Amino acid sequence: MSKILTNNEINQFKKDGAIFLKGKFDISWIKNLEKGIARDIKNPSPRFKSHTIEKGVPAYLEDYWTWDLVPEFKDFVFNSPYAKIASELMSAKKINLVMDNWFLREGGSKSSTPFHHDVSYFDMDGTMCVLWLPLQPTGKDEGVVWVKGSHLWNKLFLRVLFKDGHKVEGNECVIDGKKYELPPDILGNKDKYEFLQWDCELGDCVIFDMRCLHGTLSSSIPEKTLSRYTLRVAKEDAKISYVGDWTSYNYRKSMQDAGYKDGDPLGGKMFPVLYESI
Ligand SMILES: O=C(O)CCC(=O)C(=O)O
Repeated sequence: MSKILTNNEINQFKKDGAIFLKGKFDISWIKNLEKGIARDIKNPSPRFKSHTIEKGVPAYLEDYWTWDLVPEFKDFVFNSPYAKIASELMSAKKINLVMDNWFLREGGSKSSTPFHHDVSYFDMDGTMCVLWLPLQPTGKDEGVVWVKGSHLWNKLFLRVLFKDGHKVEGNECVIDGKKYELPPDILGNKDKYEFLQWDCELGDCVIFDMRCLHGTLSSSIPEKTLSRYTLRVAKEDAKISYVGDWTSYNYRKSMQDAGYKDGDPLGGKMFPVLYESI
């Protein structure tokens, strides 16, 4: 299969931790994912939630781990070019699914995304990346921004709840020799960081390293409702690694019930192979 990305793009991803890719997804994928969100909202998973505390105001909504429930998501996960693109970015021979979700910020919603990195939310260790695919044209002040190079800080930060108030979960600790720290106050020290942010047309996306910090920087509130599909995948070095209690809510139990043990490679029903080089 021929390469989708240039060496420059791959090197830039490795250096910056996030890369903008122009027009890599056909508009039919985008329209299908939009349909998938509409379907999911009508019949959400038990994990569906609003991050907006106040009732009766425009909300910030999310559902996750729904690829197996929504046919449009399943089709994208298995048949879109993402797994191949991810294999090129991570120099991977094999790509496994980690987890999908979608976010929808209703026009006028004041709720925002806390700065966080995705690696702390998962009971997995290894090389992973995330697709952030806007389903409407999204200006660079309307989405999230990435802290350039933060994937190389060699730090792990505690998980932050997306619910208004952005509470940090758990306390600083060391687990299996890994130190989990309080996330830095990015918004209070904007001048100390370099941010990556892009205007996205339909079909454009950002792919970022699982360790790269990202969140809402601008206080501007979207006028129109904006949604994005996000998809996390792993390289062949990834293993199950049950870490702090803060990751346990919801999906730890499903993984344990399905028989996944500490140190297991990804695979099986919950983390299927999406791409393998031949
Ligand atoms: O797009 C959003 O609203 C949040 C995305 C995000 O933070 C993530 O996928 O980790």
